[in-house]
Amino acid sequence: MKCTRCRAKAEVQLRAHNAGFCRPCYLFYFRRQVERAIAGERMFTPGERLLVAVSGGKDSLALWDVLADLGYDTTGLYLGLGIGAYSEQSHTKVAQFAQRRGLALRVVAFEEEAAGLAVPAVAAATRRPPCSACGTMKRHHFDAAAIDGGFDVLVTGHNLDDEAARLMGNVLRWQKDHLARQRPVLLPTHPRFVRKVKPLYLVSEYETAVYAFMRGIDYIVDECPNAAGAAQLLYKDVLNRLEVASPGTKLAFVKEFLRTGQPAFAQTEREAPRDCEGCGMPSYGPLCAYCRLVREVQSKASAGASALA
Ligand code: Q46
Ligand code: ZN
Repeated sequence: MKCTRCRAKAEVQLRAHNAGFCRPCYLFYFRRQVERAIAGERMFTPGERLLVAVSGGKDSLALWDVLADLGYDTTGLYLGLGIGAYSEQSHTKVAQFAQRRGLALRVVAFEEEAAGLAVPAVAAATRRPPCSACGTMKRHHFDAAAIDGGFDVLVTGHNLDDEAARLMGNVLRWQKDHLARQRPVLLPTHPRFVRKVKPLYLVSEYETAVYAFMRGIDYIVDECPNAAGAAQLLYKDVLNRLEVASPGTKLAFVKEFLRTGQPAFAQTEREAPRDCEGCGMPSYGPLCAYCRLVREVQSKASAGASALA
């Protein structure tokens, strides 16, 4: 196969786009895809300060790499979840990337916030699935770090596969309020929220993996050990099978949802949040989900301590 842009020998074939690229043209294509998403959805402008959530995986590091190359003012945010070797290795990958590229990195380690707040400990104390506890904590710290650091935008590396799997999950249960908020740009609904954007929302996992490989980005290949068995992985598998049979399915699923389906759900969006009485962050009740979780952990810990006394 020949490169769609320059007719040299193609190194990558993208069946969903009916295109193939040699290495230089692929890197050009990938950056263009990201630039188009940013411009097309008016995600941010060159003068704004971006906080890029980085997990150490290929998507977030590839995204950070592109944004830095495009000249945006970026700072990385790494959340230390406290999930054993996975967290240690992912932190190392992020720190090495930031150092090599000379980029600023902020680190928030959950277990250093207060005792017992590593994800496995919170999950055990509250008897919640680890991903439920983790999701609540991550959302809080993303929002808090963005506002406390004076950033304009929080940028995440969700790719097309993530968005398609999430959409499938939301549709299978007709989760109207989730569908109402599934967009590549979320505008703040509270003074302590910043804009949230996903510049990779139309770029597949395969495409970011190829980009990361070609750029020599050293990322963590292992998934979080809690990801195994998650419904998201099942949805991704189903979507991949559909994609093999009919290339372009994922792209059409997400794009058409955003064009035709999403506006109908957006009208059902819930009311604006108020201030959490615990931390001051936005909340839909007196206490935000994070503060409720932390209080539950603390009350379990003090009950345990008094039982031992
Ligand atoms: S990090 Fe956290 Fe994920 Fe691990 S515990 Fe689950 S939610 S799987 S993206
Ligand atoms: Zn709170």
